[in-house]
Amino acid sequence: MPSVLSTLMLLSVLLPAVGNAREVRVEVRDPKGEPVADAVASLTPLDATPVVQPPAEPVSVVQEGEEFRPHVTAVVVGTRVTFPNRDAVQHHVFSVSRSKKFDLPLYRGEPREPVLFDQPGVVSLGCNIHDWMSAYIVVLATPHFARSGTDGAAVIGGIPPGRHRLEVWHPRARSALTREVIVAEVGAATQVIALTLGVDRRVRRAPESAGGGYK
Ligand SMILES: [Cu+2]
Repeated sequence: MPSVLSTLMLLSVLLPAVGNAREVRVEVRDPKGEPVADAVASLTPLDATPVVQPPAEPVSVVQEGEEFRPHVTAVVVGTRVTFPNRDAVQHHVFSVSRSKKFDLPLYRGEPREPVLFDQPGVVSLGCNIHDWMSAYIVVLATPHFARSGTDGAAVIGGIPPGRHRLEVWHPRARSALTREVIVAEVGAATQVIALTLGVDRRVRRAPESAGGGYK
């Protein structure tokens, strides 16, 4: 009968990634100390080439109430995104961003084909009909990322220990923040990184009277 020690040793051999994987909690605040939602934090290992595995099914960015939801989506390179229109009015979704240009002429319901995001970068979405509609797709070449919630926290799990480049992006940040961090192999399971991002909080919204116009 194996001893407890040899069983533990066997487990640590079988599950090295799980045993060593760490969690990093990035807490994003503005200069006034208020939490910043919709920031995308990513960690790219500096001593290994990250492997990304796009999801089998497309990710959705919907149009509802003449807004895109969600406003910010983070995906890995190779992800397909679909843009279902749940409004009664037609939308015309487009991007002129360098890393992905596309155009989905006026439609309602589900567009024919998902759009493949095959280059890293930030893709800015618009609608040709409703100029206040905007959204962003952040395409990443690392599987380690998270978007901050209303509490300003972006929690990234499953991170291999070692040196990483932390990048924090926000649609209205004056600049993206980049710094090198070392994810510790020992100590607390969760490493907390608090940082301040200069963010312009003015948000464009659909007019209250929306509902007229193009049908
Ligand atoms: Cu529209």
